[in-house]
Amino acid sequence: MKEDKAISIVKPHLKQARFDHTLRVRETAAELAEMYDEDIEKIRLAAILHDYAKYFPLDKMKKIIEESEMPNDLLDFHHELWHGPVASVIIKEEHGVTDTDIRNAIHYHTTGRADMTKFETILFVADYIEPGRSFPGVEEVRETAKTDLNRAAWMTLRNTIQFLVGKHVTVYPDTFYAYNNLTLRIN
Ligand code: DGI
Ligand code: FE
Ligand code: FE
Ligand code: FE
Repeated sequence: MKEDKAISIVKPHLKQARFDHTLRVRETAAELAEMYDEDIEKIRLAAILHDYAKYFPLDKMKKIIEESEMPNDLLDFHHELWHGPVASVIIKEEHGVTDTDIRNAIHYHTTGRADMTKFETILFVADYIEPGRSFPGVEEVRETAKTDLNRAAWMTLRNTIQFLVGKHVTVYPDTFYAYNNLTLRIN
C-alpha cells in the first residue's frame, strides 16, 4: 500500500489533532528506523495506520474483538486499549494489509508485549516521544531513544505503569510482561 492510500483511509476517521499526531509519529518512527536500520517505508505505513480505530464507536470495537481470534480479556480492561488490536484486524479485513510486522506493531502499540521486535518497539517508542507529546519524563526518553531503543521502550513502559498506578487504574498484563522482559534485556 502507498502512503497516500493509507492517509486517505485514516484521515476521515481522525480529528485534526489526532491526524497531526499521526504524521508526527510517522516522522519520528522513520528517524528511529533510519538510526536502527529498520524498514523505513514499512514503518511509515504502520505509523499512518496506528490510530485508525481511535474513534471507532465502542460497540463496534467490542464486536470486532469478540469476533476475532484475539484475547477477549481486552474487554475487561479500559477501552483505550482496544483501538490498536481493532485497527490491526480492520486494516487486514477491509484494506488487505496482511504484513505481520505492520499488523503486530499496530496491535501492540498501546500496551507493548514481551519480546517485541525492533519494528514493534520503534512504533511503540515513536508514539510516546513524537514532538507533540508532553508527558512528564518524555525528554529523557527522547534522548535515550537516540542511543538505546530498548532502554527507551523500557522507560516508556515504566512511566506509563507509574502513571496508571498513580491513577489507581488497572494495567493490562502485556504492559507488565513488556516491562519485565525489557528489564532483563537492558541490563
Ligand atoms: O492513541 P495514543 O493516544 O496516541 O496513545 P496510546 O495508544 O499509546 O494510548 C495510551 C493511553 O492508554 C495512555 O494514556 C494510557 C492508556 N492506558 C490505559 N490502560 C493502559 C494504558 N496503557 C498501557 N500501556 N497499558 C494499560 O493497561
Ligand atoms: Fe494509539
Ligand atoms: Fe503509546
Ligand atoms: Fe498514537
